[in-house]
Amino acid sequence: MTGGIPLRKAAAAVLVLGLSAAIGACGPGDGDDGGSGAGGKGGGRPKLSVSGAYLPQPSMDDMAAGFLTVRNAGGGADRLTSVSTPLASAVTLHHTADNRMKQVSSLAVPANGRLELASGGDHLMLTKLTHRPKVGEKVEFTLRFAHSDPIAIKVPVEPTTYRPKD
Ligand SMILES: [Cu+2]
Repeated sequence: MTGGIPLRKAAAAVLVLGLSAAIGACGPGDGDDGGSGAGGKGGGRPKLSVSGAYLPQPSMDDMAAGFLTVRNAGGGADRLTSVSTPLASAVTLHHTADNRMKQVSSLAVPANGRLELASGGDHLMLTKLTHRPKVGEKVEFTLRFAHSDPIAIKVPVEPTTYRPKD
């Protein structure tokens, strides 16, 4: 140590700060598990299907969000526990409550119900993108659940301002 200013360290700190500012309220949360334990208390198994998936073309190079609906036609509850995609080296599950997002370890898929990931609500957060996806591209997602088998889907990239009509 010669007392010089550690420039490289300072630059790294600025980068880190910039990134967390970009993510906004999306800090790593305490991993609140919205699920209520193993599904199927009333008997029955989860029966899942995925629809309405899309990925708005990201306005930044390093981050994107993903939205979809998981329907459960079965009498047992399940939980979405992780998602992976070749597009990003990290995908986290974000729960939105009181206008704040926080990372959670899983998202509940209620029996005879649905988990809805939508703009302004719960969503998938993709970070460390391998490239910036463009409208028209399809991105492969693999969804993993606490009880059901993994589901692989192709997710279309839509314009940044796209909203599904519903
Ligand atoms: Cu988020």
